[in-house]
Amino acid sequence: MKKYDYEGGLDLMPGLMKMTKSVALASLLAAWAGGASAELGVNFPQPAAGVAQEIYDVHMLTMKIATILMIIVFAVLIYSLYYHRKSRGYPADQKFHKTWFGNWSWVIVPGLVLGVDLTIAGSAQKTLEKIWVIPKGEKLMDVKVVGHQWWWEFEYLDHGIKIESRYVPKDQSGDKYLRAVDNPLVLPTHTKIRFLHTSADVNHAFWVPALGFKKDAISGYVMETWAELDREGEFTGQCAELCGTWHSRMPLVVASVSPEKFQEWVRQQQQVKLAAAAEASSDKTWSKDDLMEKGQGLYNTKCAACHQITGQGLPPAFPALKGSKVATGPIADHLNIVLNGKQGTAMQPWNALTDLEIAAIVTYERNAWENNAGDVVQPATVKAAR
Ligand code: HEC
Ligand SMILES: [Cu+2]
Repeated sequence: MKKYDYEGGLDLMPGLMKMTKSVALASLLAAWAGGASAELGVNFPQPAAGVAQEIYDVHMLTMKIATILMIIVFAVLIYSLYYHRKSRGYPADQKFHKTWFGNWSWVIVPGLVLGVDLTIAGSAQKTLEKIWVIPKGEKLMDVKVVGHQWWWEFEYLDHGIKIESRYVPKDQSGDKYLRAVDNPLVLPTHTKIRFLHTSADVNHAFWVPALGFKKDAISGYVMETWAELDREGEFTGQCAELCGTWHSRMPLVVASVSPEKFQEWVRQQQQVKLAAAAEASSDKTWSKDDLMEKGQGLYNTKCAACHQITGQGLPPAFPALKGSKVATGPIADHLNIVLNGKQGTAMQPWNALTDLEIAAIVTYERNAWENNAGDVVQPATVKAAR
């Protein structure tokens, strides 16, 4: 039973009506999916800075265009497959290429597609420029971001404070494992901030999606980015350059607060710094218990990534300090490797720590984990060894 004869005309109208209906339905579905995706967290995180918003907008524009194109292409495809199927005896069109549209479609359709591409590329280019061009003619707040194996250092150049940010171990971080840090990067909203990126060792990359950019941290180079946060909140990110064993343990957390709260935080940090400096420079002789307690805290944050909390290290890459000849031998050799590091290995010089901090860590290493060297290292000894 043939519905069409070979030369017969096409009656497109009923099909087109149905197609219009399905396109409308699909658009509704797509709109619903767009709304739901934000709630389900399958879309990009909500931007927190102007440029990030623009990136988000380019992304949404692209997705919308892609969705519409997909709906049109699929509608035509499904319509054709269904109504022009062989069992209905639909005759293949033998004259399409002889019509005006048949001749020109090969130019018009790619032309349209190119137009769509250029529309997207145009918006993307404008946004890119905004990201990389640091605003001129005004003073931005400077924050130096230094990547380390495997932690971040943030130096607030305008405020004379420096903080260290490390991941929180599994037993303390709950469901925020590899997301939480001990000290977040605190930043004020509605302030143009310039980030200066560099590294103390291998390549790392600063990446907090809500800020909109990702920038490599390369030792020996300083690279600039900038952002202006427009809302308060906590935004997470992570190191985005494979930087060794614990690349995964370099999360980033930006705590965005109002400028007033930021000033308050800066005052607090400056006080902490003054108190620590006063403590470190006093000629006080410390008791073993005090040094052990301080040393344990410092060791666990600064040294345990490699030498482990248990002091057993991860041989052969990271030697055990438990029972190590250095940690139980002469104090001078122990101080030497901690102050000067060991060139060509992951053991960096720790001479930026204060005499008191080094005295505490070394005392701890010499007496923890059954090392029982029994001796105590005072800040004055460290000072003399520098
Ligand atoms: C990034 C990894 C890393 C961190 C963090 C680290 N070390 Fe080391 N450490 C090493 C490596 C690697 C060696 C072995 C160097 C060598 O080949 O001699 C080493 C060696 C040592 C040794 C000599 C051990 C021995 O028996 O030879 C001491 C002592 C030491 N580190 C103390 C510390 C202290 C104190 C800290 C924290 C302030 C620290 N390390 C942080 C990687 C690290
Ligand atoms: Cu890294």
